This record gives sequence, C-alpha cells and structure tokens, in this order.
Amino acid sequence: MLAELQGKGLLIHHWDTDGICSARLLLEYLSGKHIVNKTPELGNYFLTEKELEDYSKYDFVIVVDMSLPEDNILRLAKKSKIMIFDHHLGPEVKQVFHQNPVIKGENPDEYPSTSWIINRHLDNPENLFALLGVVGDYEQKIKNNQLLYAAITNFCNENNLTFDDMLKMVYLLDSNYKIGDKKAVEIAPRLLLNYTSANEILENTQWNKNLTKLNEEITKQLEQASDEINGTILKKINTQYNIISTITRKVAWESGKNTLVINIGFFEDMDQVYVRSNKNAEPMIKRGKDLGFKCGGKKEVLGAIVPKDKTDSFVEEIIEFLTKK
Ligand SMILES: [Mn+2]
Repeated sequence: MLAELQGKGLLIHHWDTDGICSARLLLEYLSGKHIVNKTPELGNYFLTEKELEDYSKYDFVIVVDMSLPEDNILRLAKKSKIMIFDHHLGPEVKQVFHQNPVIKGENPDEYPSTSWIINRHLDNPENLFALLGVVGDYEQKIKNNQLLYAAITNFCNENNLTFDDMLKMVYLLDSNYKIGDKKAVEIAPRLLLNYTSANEILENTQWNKNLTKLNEEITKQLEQASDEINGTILKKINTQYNIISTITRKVAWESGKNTLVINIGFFEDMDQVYVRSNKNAEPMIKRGKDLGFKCGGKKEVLGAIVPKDKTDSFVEEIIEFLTKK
C-alpha cells in the first residue's frame, strides 16, 4: 500500500524517539516520493485548526506513533489518503488504513513501539532505528521483555554498543522536544537518514548541549518535595520544558508506586497531568476524554492537558481510581 502512494505526501510523527525513528524508517522506504514531515505543536496530541487547514493540501497523509483524535483524521481523509501506524490505545479508525496491532487485541509486548511495527510492515531486518524506538518507549523496562531485550542485546553485541549507548541516543533524540525545539524535531528524521553509525547520533553537538541543560532542570525538579496520598505519589512541578514524562518515569520507577505529576508551567491556560499507574489506567483515559480533555496514553500511562480550573477535581478522581481495589 505504501508503495502505491501517489503525489505529494505529508508525514505527521510524534516528537519523541519512537516518532522520529518511525519517520526515519518510512522516509527511507518512500525516498522516491515527495514527502514533508511535521510534528504537531509540541505537547498537543491533536492538530490545531491552522494545522488542519495547512495539512489539507496533500494527496496522502501518514500519521505515525500518535493517536490523533478521530475527527482530525476524518477531516484530513476528506482530501487525502490516510495511513496510520501506531501502538497507542484509542478507537480504531475504520475508514482509513490503520495499522495498530495493539488496539486489534495483539500482545503489546510483541509490538512495543511504532518503529518496530513499521519495520516489520516493511519487512526490514532489525536495525538501529527500529530498536531505538523500542528503547525510547520503555527505557530500562524493556529488560523485562525477553523477546525484545534479546534482539537489542544481539544488535548491541554485533555493533559494539552497550544498552547505555542506546539509552543515551534516546535521550539525545528526545532532547529536541523536551527543550521545546519543534523545528529540530522535524529535522531529526532527515539527519538520521544520512547518519551511517550510532556514533554520529552520540556525537551530535546540539543534542548534547540540549541534554546538559535538561539534566540540570530535571535534577532541580526532582529535588522538590512531593506528597503521597494513599500510596500514590503526587508531585507538582513548574517548568517550561517538556519533561513531565521523564520526571514521572523517574519517580515511578524508583518508588515502584503510582505516580501523578502536574506541571503548571508548560501551557499558559492549561496544566499537564501525567500518570504512571500500577493498574490499568484505561478507564481514566476514557474518563478524561469524556470530560472533554485532550487525554491519551497506554495501559499504564495517562497524559492529559487540563484547563487549570479543572485540574484539582480531575486529579482527585484519578487518585480515587488508583486507590480503589
Ligand atoms: Mn511510541
């Protein structure tokens, strides 16, 4: 199907390592075609009215590693042929090509990243980019996934890399969105097309500079006190950087507890709310959507953008949900 795409194309990808690597793999496969790649406004799991207008002039649109709202997809589908590759939870958009084994009931452990799904779809051998997307989405946790961790270990051995090198590459690629540089996110898949070794990623000067700055900010935020309510760690942060998922992961994985982080400093009129839970968070993702929030996630992860006057009540509901047996 990909090979049959005609005309001018747009590739919309998530801003993280998985999104960038997924875009890289598709751009390589589609190298003969005219394709522009874009990421949404950083932090938005939806397209703005302006983006929807701008993106309605393409013959085909490929969406990777993002569960955009169904009405966004259907609007683009009026003008363009749509293909989606993803592994996030959400409704199946039946009107378009939607390659998401996870929502079709497959085992998420076998489809841990969009890069992995795309790589299999393309029938590629295992490679750096397919695996970086996996490491990006799971970091250390991927060590619990026997199948994938074996593939990563093999790859590292063959290429004289360590798992820590893989993690470092992820942090470098992710530094672009965390620092708030949308343009750099969009350039990254193109750079990766020309990189021939992992070292070129590890030595990218700009990405290393970003990382130093971010690490300082993350350390500062982690040092701030947090509360604990009925076994859920509650942490409020105030930062302009998009580091809420990093902070949540660090707190959750170090404590082993349900973790809820609120960042009041990223959007002017909205708060970012991010949860890592030890139980299936899907009912609360649905609840957030029902309340009209931009809300998404995976089984153990919830991310939401909530109007500031609604934050307290939504947080209360989440904690109640996490507390109940
Ligand atoms: Mn992903």
